[in-house]
Amino acid sequence: MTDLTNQVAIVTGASRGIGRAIALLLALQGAKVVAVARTAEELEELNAKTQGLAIPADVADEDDAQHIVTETLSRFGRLDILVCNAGVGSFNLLEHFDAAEWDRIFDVNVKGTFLLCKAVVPHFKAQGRGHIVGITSDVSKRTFEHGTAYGASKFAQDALLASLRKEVRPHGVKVSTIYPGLVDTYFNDSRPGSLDAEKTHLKPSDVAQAVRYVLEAPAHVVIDELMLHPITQEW
Ligand code: NJP
Repeated sequence: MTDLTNQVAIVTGASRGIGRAIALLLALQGAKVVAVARTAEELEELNAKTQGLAIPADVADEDDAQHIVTETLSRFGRLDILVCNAGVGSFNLLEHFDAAEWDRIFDVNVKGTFLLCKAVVPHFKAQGRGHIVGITSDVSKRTFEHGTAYGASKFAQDALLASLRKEVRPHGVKVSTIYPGLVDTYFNDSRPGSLDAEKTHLKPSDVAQAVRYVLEAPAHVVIDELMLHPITQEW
């Protein structure tokens, strides 16, 4: 098993939901967590628990992405893990979607993943190790009504990570992709319809455990893809 003690992990979208659960679990395993999101107050509240570093930043901004990595290296002197979790979605029929909303979803989900990976990959390649974990979605693998923008962004994020995996594996760098189904977070407040989350959704901590599982795999083992969804969910 790979020991996470003192490993330095950037977790994007850490202020709430899945990212917060990942940050808390990695800190519990002894990792130094760099928590990233735009809302400073929520990050500070998390950081009081994790005792790592909180960086308010927009993952879709290239300068911010570079700043996150520079700050991490200057504070801790090392970087081992990047969890690309920050994501947004909204759901509507295509004809009711406006172009600005399409851009927002692609900026965070696809460009944000691209920019953070671009900022860490040279460092990971130079040290001959590093682990990137992407939180995509079960809708990276299937389509659904009202999901033209979100689903397309998640297919694109998935393709980005799968291509990157091929580029960096020869350099000792791992890329793992986690595909959660519905998870009980703030994210789903904008979805049409009402479901009993207690019965039909994963918990953020379920996804965090999956992240821990792929990160703790022995050094010579790579978990490329991990799908998890509630037993009640239609596939
Ligand atoms: O979402 P939510 P989840 N720059 O809304 C941050 C995927 N997923 O935890 O910036 C930096 O509770 C935001 O913070 P703030 C989903 O696609 C979910 O459910 O302050 N950070 C917050 O911390 C996403 O990739 C479900 O607003 C930015 C976080 O992102 C991931 O899981 C199902 C940002 C979002 O927290 C986490 O989603 C599925 C930016 N520009 C996949 N924009 C599900 N929940 O059912 C947002 O298949 N954030």
